[in-house]
Amino acid sequence: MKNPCFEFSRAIIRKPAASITNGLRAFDTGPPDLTRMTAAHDAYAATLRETGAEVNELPALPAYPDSVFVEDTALCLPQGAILMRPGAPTRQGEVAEMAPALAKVYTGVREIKGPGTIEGGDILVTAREILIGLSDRTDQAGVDELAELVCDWGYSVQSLKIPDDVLHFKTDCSLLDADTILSTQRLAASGCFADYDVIYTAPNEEAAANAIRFNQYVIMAAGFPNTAKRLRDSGYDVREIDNTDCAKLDGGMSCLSLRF
Ligand code: CIR
Repeated sequence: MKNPCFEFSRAIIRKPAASITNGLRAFDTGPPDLTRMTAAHDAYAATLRETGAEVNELPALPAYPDSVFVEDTALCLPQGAILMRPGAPTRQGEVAEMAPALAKVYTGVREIKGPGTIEGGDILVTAREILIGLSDRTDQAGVDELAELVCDWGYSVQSLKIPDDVLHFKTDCSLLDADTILSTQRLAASGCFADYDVIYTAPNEEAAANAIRFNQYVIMAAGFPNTAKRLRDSGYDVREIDNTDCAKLDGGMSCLSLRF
């Protein structure tokens, strides 16, 4: 039987738009390069497809500079999808743009109506629970509304405060398999993964934590050789993708897709 936390038959991604240069970022490290970002995005899509998954690539949305980061717009579970309510005001319109693609593949699409806010990047679904980070984008009211929406599907929801200066919960962690999490030391210090096996990112490689387990692959940002080695030594089939330009906008491997 499939484990729905990391065995997927579909993904939704969105082409980066030229307006990506106006994307949100905590620190300005220079403008992202659309050509290089598009090439990396194509490599990411090809890697998802290599696993046999069907990948729906939606057209670029120039009106929403951060719209390539589709993960923040919805939570996809086997029972149904839930449209998020992003905490970043410039990103709230992305949700309505994602809704039709989800309505085509899900019969049950639910919706966070507010007043709370919640972004997909703060949500880690494991085989046991849904862990949600309280961040500048996700608040307790958003978590409470999500918990109500997934209660009849049998999920237990836990929330925890993430470290300051970390954008999303999953900026600093990823699910590797049913029992194993890749995490930075600073996030795991909260004790949130006490009941899991944890592989830590290597020193000075915290930015490697935002990876995805997608079928047989762990897909991670290129340029973190010591963390890649830890994962390979633990038996994972690792694929590395250039994340130079998404990183300028605080984005990484999980942000670029909805997986279900
Ligand atoms: C933002 O600040 O919203 C985007 N520049 C990056 C979003 C990254 N998304 C994610 O981690 N799920």
